[in-house]
Amino acid sequence: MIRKQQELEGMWDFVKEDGRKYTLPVPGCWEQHPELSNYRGKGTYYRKIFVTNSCNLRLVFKGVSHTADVWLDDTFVAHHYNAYTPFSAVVRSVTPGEHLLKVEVDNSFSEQSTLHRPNDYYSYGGISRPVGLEQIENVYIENMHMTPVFKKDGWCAVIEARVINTGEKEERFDICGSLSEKMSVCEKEDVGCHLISAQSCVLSAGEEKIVRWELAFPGVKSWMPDAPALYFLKLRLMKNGQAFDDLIDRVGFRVVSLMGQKLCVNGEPVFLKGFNRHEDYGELGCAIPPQLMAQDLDLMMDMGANAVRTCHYPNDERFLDLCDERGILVWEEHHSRGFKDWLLKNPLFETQCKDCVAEMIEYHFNHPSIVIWGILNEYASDIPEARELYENLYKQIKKLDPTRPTTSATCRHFQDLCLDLPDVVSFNMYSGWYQDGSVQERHEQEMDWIRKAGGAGKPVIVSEFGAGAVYGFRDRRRAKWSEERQTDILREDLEVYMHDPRLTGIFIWQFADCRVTEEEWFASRPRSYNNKGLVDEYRRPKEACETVREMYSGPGKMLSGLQGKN
Ligand code: ADA
Repeated sequence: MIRKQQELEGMWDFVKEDGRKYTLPVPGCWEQHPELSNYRGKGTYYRKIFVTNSCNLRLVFKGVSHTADVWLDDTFVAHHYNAYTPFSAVVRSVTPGEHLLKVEVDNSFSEQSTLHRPNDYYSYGGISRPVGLEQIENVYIENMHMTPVFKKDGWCAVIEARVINTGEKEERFDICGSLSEKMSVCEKEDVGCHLISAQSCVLSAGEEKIVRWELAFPGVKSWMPDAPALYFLKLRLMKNGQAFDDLIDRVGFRVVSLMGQKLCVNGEPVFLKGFNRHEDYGELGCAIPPQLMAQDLDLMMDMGANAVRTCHYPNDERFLDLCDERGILVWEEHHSRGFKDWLLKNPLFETQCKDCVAEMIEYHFNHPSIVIWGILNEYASDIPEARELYENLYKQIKKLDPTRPTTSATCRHFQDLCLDLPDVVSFNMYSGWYQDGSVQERHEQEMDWIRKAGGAGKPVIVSEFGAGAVYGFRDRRRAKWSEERQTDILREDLEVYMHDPRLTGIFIWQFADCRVTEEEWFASRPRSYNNKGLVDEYRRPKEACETVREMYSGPGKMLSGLQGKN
């Protein structure tokens, strides 16, 4: 690495709005402190940083929940809304010595916050994802995207790098790089190392530019769910033969396509056997350490899953990294759950949705595991005035990334007016839990309606189905909320969905129990938790895990193939 960087994890000072002082871990949620376990409001985090030489600093926040205002000493450097997307800020000409980084965090609900609201999950408070400190020159690489393209003779890719001149004068430099299996820099074209030819650039003061290559990468391996080959893409900025900045990211060679009603990865149809997963873990809240992210994936894969839906917001990129490594297929969605049409009257709603979509795609573009972009879970798709918002968000996604299919999980059964807009039709269905009657019959009605309402010929996903069970509540009568009843309902649902060749995928609601806000939710949510998890908030398994394992693993235990449907 050429760019110097430091992780700012550890204990930070924290002052609550009323002046009380704490030291809290970063990353972390303040709810893990006993005195703050129900705190909703503002607080300020402080951390001293030390700089040895005069330089430009780039502060990188992977996620602050949910509104952040950042200062370095007395200079205001950034404002950001939304817990689930990253942001960064450049501070120029920082003098050597000690400096104070100050982050004012707010997790309160107000008209200014249209996406974080009282909901069927919890909006935690704090600097919940990692913070990084980087030293950059006046010119630096902000980001890069690789779009793999499969041609007759093998893999090619379009690489686009976003370079920025933060300085006050024109800068001339070269940009070059390599792609290889190893992290270390490779200097010459070799087996396993492909050079990215140098391009000369001129950037005027304050200018930002996209530098583009279209290159062939002969011999690279494809990224497949059962063999997820990953490569390091490394770009470098050079001046007078010296490298002065670089960026490294991991990429995979795969294309996602739709073939009739099938979703294909590199031309091979996949059937998604997935879980909906909230970022929530017992006392840790949404700040889940990588060890426990890996454990979540271990548990899901152990039950035979090959896919995960990041309901209902963009996830921590470390979780996506793990999905890339394991070949788990991801449906990622922007932040939005169950809002009603009255939000259309708040002009901030569309802006905040669009900001979230833009940041999600900008920073998660290179994850080969992401195969679907989702929008507006259970929004007002039955209201004519809402259709424009759906159109706008789908258009925005296609502009930013035309390579992945789009979808939206609807619950507006028989009334949805937007089924013709996405590439994939998805619906949430709680047969046996919120609705009684035969699962099969209800499913046939739904499929019939989808066909007539604009979804004919499109892949179809059951994006949510499930039932609540309070961990440890066992009952001979198999009453609702018992583990037995949850098992019965999931078995009935799975019997129908796993045997329907018209479906492209199914996602159980949900992997683990998650905390909900008491506001609006306590009456239908025992313990103030959404208890539809297969495991509880500490990942203790409920009885239904065995049933899901049996149904998802099936004969052959194919993680990615259609065979798992037998
Ligand atoms: C909805 C929603 C989920 C969750 C679920 C439930 O379909 O998308 O976030 O609230 O219902 O448990 O009722």
